[in-house]
Amino acid sequence: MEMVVNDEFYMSLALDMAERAQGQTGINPVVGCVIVKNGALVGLGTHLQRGSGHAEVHAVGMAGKNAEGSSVYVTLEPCSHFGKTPPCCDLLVEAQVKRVIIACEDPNPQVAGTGIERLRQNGIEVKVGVLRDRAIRQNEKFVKYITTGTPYVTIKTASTLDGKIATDTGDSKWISNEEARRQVHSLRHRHQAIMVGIGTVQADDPALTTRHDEVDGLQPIRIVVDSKLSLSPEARIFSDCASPVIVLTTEQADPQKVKLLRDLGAAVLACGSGPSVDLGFALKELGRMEIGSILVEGGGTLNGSLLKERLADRIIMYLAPMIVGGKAAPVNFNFEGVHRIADAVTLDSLEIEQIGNNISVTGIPVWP
Ligand code: AOF
Ligand code: ZN
Repeated sequence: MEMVVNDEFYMSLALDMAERAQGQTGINPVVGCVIVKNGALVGLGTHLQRGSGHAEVHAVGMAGKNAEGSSVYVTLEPCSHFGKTPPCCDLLVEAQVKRVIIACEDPNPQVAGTGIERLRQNGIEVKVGVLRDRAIRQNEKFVKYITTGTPYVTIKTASTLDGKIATDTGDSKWISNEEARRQVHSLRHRHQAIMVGIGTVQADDPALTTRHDEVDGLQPIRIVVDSKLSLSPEARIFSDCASPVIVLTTEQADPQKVKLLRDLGAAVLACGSGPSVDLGFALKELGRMEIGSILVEGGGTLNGSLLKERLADRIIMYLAPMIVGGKAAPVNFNFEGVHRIADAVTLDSLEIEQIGNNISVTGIPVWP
């Protein structure tokens, strides 16, 4: 099908470029920029890494003299502040561009509309909202982190149709099909950290690394929630040096054990004085450490606690067409349930995908 050449045509290219940089910009958003002059592409740019040039800088650099009188498509409002780099607004004004087309406003309180205002004050024609929904969805992790200082939390589960993540003997290989498992590695690639409970480490001794067939993946920081600090120093995550390890425990943890794990290179954070990790506190601490997104890969106890404490921003459930039963078989969300259906946690903005004989159900949790 022929694509119509209009504002959406160029904005979707900018969004596609930004999409490819998911997972590599840290707490920064992904941003793409496309510059068009007299009906021809003259500049392309993507923000690749926090601390390096913004999308507009690369695109304007490529356009050179052609930036003058051009139309600039950018997926996020150009910044107006001095961060690690100077304001993109000033750059666009200096380059004497004619129009700036923006997908969505920058939720960063330091920008929040002031970029748009400054462009207009300088006589540049500004249009806001082209493919806005896609742009917001693309930067949902950034939106959460920049407005709250706490990381965006995605809970991913892989279960049978009856919600089991293993049988009553602990067998779990494999519930999801190969393609669904491949998608999980892409999910890891797109988050700054992976979080699991101690039960998962003890049961599976997982590597928690990103593995793709053909290309390298990004290796997220590995976080283990371990209230009693029973993590074995022999666990695989301590020996492979693939990426840093953070252990979340409580003030009650044995100081000698804390030292042992620190000597192995792990960061150990005491989160609260209670018998179990204060997850709300932990997320704030992780936010302070500039972790802006976390993929939680269970098990059921950690998932259940996060759900109960309203700390999840998105849930992704992979479901395989199996029923295993078993009272002792672990489930994907283990918490003291609600007593009335009216009190159930529901999923909003549902997205459903069929992956061979598996399905994935994705949504935003809503608490009554
Ligand atoms: C843009 N274009 O490509 C990006 C923007 O510390 P800095 O200098 O990288 O600034 C980070 C902030 O700038 C970030 O929080 C967001 O508000 C904006 N990101 N803006 O015009 C870009 N990456
Ligand atoms: Zn900028």
